[in-house]
Amino acid sequence: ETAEDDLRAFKFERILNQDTGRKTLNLLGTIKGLPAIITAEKTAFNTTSPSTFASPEEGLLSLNLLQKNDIYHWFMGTISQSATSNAAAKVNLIYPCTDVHIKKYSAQQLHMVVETPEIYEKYVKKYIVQKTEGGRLNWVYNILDHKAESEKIVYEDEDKEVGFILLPDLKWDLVTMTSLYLSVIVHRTDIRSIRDFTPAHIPFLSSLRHKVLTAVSSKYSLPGDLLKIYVHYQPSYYHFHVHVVHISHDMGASATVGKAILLDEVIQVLKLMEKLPSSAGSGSGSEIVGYKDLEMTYVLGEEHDLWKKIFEPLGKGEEPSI
Ligand code: M7G
Repeated sequence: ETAEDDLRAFKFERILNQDTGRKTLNLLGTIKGLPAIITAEKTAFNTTSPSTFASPEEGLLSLNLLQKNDIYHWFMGTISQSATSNAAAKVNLIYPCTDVHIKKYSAQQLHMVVETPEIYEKYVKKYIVQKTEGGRLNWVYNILDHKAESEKIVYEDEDKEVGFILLPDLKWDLVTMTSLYLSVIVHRTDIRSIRDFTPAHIPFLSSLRHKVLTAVSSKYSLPGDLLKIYVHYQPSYYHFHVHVVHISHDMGASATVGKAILLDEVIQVLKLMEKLPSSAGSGSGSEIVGYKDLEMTYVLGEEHDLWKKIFEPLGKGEEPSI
């Protein structure tokens, strides 16, 4: 059976979230008795041939004038579309999905939380290890092993230590340049999040950044100053990866404070840490300073396991059970 057959068999259960501004809709349902999530997003206007915008054959197919007042006119219209070259919507299917997916795509109250180094060490570290199990990273390993999406790879450095794969993120429609969204997935498996970074990783991150910029500019002719390159804390997937997004693309929460941290900033912070006396390795036995020593402030939704299992109990003065 094809992926399309699966999608067509979707039985709607409830709306998880809807954003009328961003034109997105998240639906929960079942396919052959298993839970599934559909996330749909209306695409950006296609501007490859703006001269045909008003054309009844190739642009606005039909129009309905709602109102006219002096020089102001407002219409509703349908647009010439095709699923292969100019689609109306980007539709993602997660099937079968887990409870974590359902929570992630559900509307929920958000909170700012402060993760101290102690909270990280005592609770969050364990949580991160749990989240790397149970096949959650299968899609990442499929990419790294060329078992999935290999035909879409933009650039690969095969080195086990510093290598990575640059490829389109599933959020990208693959055509709209101003919403270009690529992911960098590193080959090494020892970095779960930026918490694992120390000044020793500066050359790795700097060279990765440089190679990504070169690859994007040669493949898409996009200069580096049109790209936002950032990481997430907390990410959803604990295998180190970097987001490479067109500067014109408004990603909402995914690219804002409380979640996104510029890769350049990470490198700068590590360079400063390198200069700290305690990291000089002067033989005093002092530990290497790194991102594990920072207080990290970020946004969490109430459905997120980190909120439920760690920050909500801590806020109530209770001991988290993780
Ligand atoms: P994140 O910061 O861990 O989580 O980023 P987020 O989803 O909260 O942003 C993971 C990134 O990987 C996101 O930008 C996802 O859109 C992307 N992604 C997730 N999956 C399951 C896939 C996949 O199967 N293929 C590709 N190419 N990208 C994916």
